Amino acid sequence: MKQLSHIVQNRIFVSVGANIPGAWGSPSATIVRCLKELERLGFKRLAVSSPYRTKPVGIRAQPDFMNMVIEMSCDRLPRDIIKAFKLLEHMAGRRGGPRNGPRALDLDLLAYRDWIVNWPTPRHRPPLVLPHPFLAERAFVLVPLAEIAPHWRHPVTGETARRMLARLGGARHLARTGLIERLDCRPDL
Ligand code: PH2
Ligand code: MG
Ligand code: MG
Repeated sequence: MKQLSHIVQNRIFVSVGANIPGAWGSPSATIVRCLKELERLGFKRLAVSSPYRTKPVGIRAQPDFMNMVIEMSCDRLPRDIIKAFKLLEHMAGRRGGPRNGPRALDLDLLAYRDWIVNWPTPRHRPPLVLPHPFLAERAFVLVPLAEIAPHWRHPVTGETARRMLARLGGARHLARTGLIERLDCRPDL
């Protein structure tokens, strides 16, 4: 039988967030380690945004976050990717906690190719929704996304990352949806 030698590489965007120390150290140390571990698991890095310091959205009484967005390719399916992300979150010391609460590491699959899954988002919040349902509402996602992929188009709305960011509004609204500052220090990747 002919060997299946062609492995499909799927382009994905991932939001990385951390706001409390965990098993891998500070939020910035955690993110650096997380990038290494993703590589070890077979994710190929295509682009990495600057890190951003952001105000917590959802539950406000918690430390500021460090957020960034990475573009990668991999041969996995979405469910498998999420499984790998859960494993890394657990390795980084994350254990449960409230939705939108503090976490040592949060890895969210923003987009998988141009796939549309469970859209519009049903009320029962299934584990897999693609693209990520809050992508267009969060400055802490859109700012780093537009930094590395301004022309990427949302598969449902057709809007580019740059356009979605412009629609989010001026500086005050950006602050309300999380943005504070781009950090110049690139964590040592
Ligand atoms: N993640 C959340 C809820 N709120 N706020 C900021 N600034 N950054 C995040 O990554 C974040 C959040 C849920 O995962
Ligand atoms: Mg999240
Ligand atoms: Mg998450």
